[in-house]
Amino acid sequence: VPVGNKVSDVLSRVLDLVEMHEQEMHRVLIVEDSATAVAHIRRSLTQHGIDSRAINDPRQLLETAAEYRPDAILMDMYMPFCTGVEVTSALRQIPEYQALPVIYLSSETDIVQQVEALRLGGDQFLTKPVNPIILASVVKTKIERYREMLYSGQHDSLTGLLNHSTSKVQIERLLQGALPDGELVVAMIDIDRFKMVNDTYGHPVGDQVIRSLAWLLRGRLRNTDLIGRYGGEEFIVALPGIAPAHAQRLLEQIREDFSQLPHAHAQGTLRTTFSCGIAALPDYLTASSLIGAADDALLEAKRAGRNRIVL
Ligand code: GH3
Ligand code: MG
Ligand code: MG
Ligand code: MG
Ligand code: MG
Repeated sequence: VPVGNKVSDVLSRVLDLVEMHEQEMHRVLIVEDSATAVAHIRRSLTQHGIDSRAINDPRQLLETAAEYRPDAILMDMYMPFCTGVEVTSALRQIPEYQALPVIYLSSETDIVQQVEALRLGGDQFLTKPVNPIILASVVKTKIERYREMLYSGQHDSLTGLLNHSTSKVQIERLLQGALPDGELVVAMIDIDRFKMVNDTYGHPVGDQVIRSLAWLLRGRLRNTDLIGRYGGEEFIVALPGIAPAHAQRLLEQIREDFSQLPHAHAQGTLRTTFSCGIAALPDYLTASSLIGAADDALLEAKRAGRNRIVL
């Protein structure tokens, strides 16, 4: 009985955790009109390894946030032009910023005002002067929770791969960015006759097969490649900076190796295969047309007898 499946499970969980925690520094955007307060806050954050940027005019918030991509905002209450509460409630109208932690840091001691600030979108209210250790700890805790929430919203819990909607968004992003040599290959992979695996050996064995393929793809592709679980037993892969013929050879090797991989079940082991369709730039130029074309090629691979790749 192969133990590889169990080992690969543990490994892929470890990789998930590494990916989740090995991120860049915590980034805090300080919205505060007093230069003295800013200096004080930034010193406290820096001492605790937290990166920050400050703006004294709340009207600069959207532009700065788009560029700096903060993990949390430290918000003053009273500033020229508008209050922190007005800024926060406006921010909450933007889907991208609905869950971004907003921590008030203000000398406002009136409980009614504080409660109102929380009701209109704030996550926490700290009153000045705040103990630097408390400040850093609140900021870090809020950011960790926020990142975990973002992570689980973007990843599939069975495999740890990107989920369906995030895969599409990320492929769109790849197309907007600078692609090495202007190349991008998209592949759709679907396990063959998977219903039979479930029906014959049970759903948990099916799950294990899905995880093994995810693990194989992760091991074989580069860190810069995108791998998503697009559906139940369907995966999407996007390979930047690689020619279609080269991608096809790479996927052929993965197809061959997957077909040899033994999967444990109660009575012994089973083997299974996948089919794959490939589409590439410049034949298709948008994410949806690339995905659609790869899907068409996948259907062709199924019709032609499965366990094959169609370009
Ligand atoms: P084909 O070769 O044409 O792709 O045949 P197929 O049986 O793989 O295709 P079909 O789409 O009919 O069946 C897919 C099956 O995948 C049906 C569904 O029960 C199963 N499935 C979907 N998600 C999961 C999952 O998370 N775990 C398990 N074990 N099975 C799943
Ligand atoms: Mg102020
Ligand atoms: Mg299938
Ligand atoms: Mg399918
Ligand atoms: Mg399909």
